Amino acid sequence: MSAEIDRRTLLALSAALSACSTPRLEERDWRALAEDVKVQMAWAFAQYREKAWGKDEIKPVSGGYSSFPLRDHHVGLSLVEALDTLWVMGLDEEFNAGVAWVKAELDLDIDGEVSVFETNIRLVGGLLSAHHASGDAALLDKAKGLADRLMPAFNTPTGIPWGKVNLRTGVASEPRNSPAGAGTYMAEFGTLSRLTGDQRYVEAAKRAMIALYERRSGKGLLARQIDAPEGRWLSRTATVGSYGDSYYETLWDAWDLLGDAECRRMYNVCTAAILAHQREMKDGDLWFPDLDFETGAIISRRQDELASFYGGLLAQGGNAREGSAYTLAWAKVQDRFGILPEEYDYETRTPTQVSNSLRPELADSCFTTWLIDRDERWRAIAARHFEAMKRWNKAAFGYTDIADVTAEPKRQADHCPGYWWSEQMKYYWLIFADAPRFDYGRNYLSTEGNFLRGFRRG
Ligand code: DMJ
Repeated sequence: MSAEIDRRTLLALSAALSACSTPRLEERDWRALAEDVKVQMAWAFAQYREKAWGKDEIKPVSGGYSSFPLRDHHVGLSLVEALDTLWVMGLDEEFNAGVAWVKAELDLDIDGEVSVFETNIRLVGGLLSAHHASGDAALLDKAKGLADRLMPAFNTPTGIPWGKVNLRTGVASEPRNSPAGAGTYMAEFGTLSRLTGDQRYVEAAKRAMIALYERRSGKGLLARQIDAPEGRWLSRTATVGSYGDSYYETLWDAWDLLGDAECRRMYNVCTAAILAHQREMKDGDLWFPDLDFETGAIISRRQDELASFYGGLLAQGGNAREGSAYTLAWAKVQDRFGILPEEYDYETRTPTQVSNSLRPELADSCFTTWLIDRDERWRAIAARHFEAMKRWNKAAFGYTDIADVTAEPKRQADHCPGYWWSEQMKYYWLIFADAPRFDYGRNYLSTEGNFLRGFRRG
């Protein structure tokens, strides 16, 4: 980017931010909103207990359930993901019931393949955050036992893990992986190493991060698909959305949670490359198009909703102006559709995927940015996110994803993803409540919203 274009981008960014800096902020009773979040969480958990206890994910419209991350075997995914949210809200009876289930029922000696990434961020992370909440050693044991079952996936010539592993046999499969899939382990594995004294976990996680970083292009960008054992890119597309997203988050997290200065340096290098090559102003808003990772040419102006987490990450990493502008660009899309579509083309200003998988990312960015600057507009955007969810996603037996956000009225699907229990309900609660069990000054939440630091016990 030339100095002149850069100067113009900065001016446009400032204009975008000041245009949004004096929004109509409704006078809100945040405490009442927080209580409503807690009521919704308790209600949804009661539905899950009645209809799908110990199953992975409830179908909130029909009252059935489905399994994930295994194909035909349930591991109580939703309750594991819910644990620290229940605890931080003070829903202790529900939390204790969940912990009792994990201790009595959760057996991970299963002859089945799982995604190494999903199992780590959701289950290893969920068990570790429940351990952080309760101090219960049995939860740490479960987390360690599960991580041990994932470890064979890291046994590749490059250190970049396979995509899948069989929990019983340790046989790894799926050579195709991504920066996010291969590079989102430092928080959970670093915590495990710190708590157990066994450095193998953090070493495997970091080796993968470095192996990905070393394969960045001359422009400093990573592509979205890689052959793990060979270390050969299988795609040319650089993205901050799906497949890229939590790799960048984890570079920052390794510094934030573990004090790893090398990861912070890698974060800075990757972020500088993204900001230099990937920023685009359109109609006064900041976006990050997908690029060819070697030439920097724009491949697509379609943004997946998952990318809306990125504003919060930029703010955390010290790029407050760009972070705020990106979150505000997404907030405008939310204002247009009520609920963000799964994919949005900012050039044509149309959704290119009209579903929404009950996603937390915009609320995540609002919460993360609010923790830094305490600007009320983030609370206002999060409140609209919560209220739209209450209006459109609530079903007979819980909260469901949406098949079409553009339909009038919006059309519900029938699935409550596990992350719903771990992410947005927690972000809403913490941003609206003055939660006594949370340290607002010093905390850490993983990409899945799992607390690995910042709980106040007793
Ligand atoms: C979550 O599982 C995590 O936030 C992950 O990093 C990507 N997004 C999903 C929820 O949308």
